Amino acid sequence: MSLEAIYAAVLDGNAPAAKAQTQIALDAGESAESILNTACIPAMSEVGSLFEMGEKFVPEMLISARAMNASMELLKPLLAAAGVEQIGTVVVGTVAGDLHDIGKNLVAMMMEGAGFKIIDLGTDVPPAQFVDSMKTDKPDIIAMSALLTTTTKSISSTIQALEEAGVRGEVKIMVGGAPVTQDFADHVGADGFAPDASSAARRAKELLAIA
Ligand code: B12
Repeated sequence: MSLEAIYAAVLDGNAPAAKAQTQIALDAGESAESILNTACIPAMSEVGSLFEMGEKFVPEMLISARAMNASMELLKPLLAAAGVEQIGTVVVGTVAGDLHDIGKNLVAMMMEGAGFKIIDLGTDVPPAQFVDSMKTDKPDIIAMSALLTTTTKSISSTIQALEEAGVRGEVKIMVGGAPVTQDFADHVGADGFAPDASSAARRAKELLAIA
């Protein structure tokens, strides 16, 4: 079964195999969403658990992330293809000090698939860059990702910078990432939180009152 092979390839950090097995699964009629949700994401979660148990180390996490990205190269256009007309603009970015981008990329893809125009500022995005994007990109939503407990502080400082620039009221703010919770979102005054990429896309539509 190629789903199991994709899972194993991501877990082992074998990017060529992840890509080849993803193509085999797609050719066999598997949907991009099911490959993502039943092979890629569970494999990365397993990598996380093994890291937490001291059975995998940072370089291994990185090669697993690369393998997942190799699979995502094939899945991304298919996940995005579902969306037709653009229903709003979302600026996405991983906050200052944080280089994790897999979850942020998934959120961007699912939002793109839901019909949003996505402007991706990348990783380690300083508050000032989010503020600048308010002028240049005129987003309806700013979506910030943080994966480290320490960098959740950058979410607060970005919201503060938007307030100080007088533009906080012009945009909805969504926050997410493994250490981020609804309580945290409420505490920092964000408008929306979601625990995963598909609910993030749903929540974004709710925030803009799009059915
Ligand atoms: C892969 C990985 C890495 C890779 C990142 C590669 C990349 N290109 O992203 C590398 C090896 C570079 C890395 C580095 C580090 N990492 Co790391 N990493 C991970 C790992 C294993 C998986 C993260 C991941 O991609 N998960 C899969 C995605 C799909 O899940 P996700 O990111 O949570 O995203 C989902 C949701 O959270 C949500 N979401 C995400 N963003 C957003 C945004 C919005 C707006 C919304 C609504 C939703 C949303 O939707 C996503 C999709 O469903 C986690 C372990 C884990 N269990 O999470 C550790 C982990 C996050 N890393 C950790 C650490 C400590 C580090 C390092 C400090 C290690 C070191 N000593 O150097 C560095 C920090 C580098 C830096 N400055 O950022 C810790 C963080 C601990 C903490 N609580 O602070 C973790 C939890 C591991 C652990 N248990 O210790 N890491």
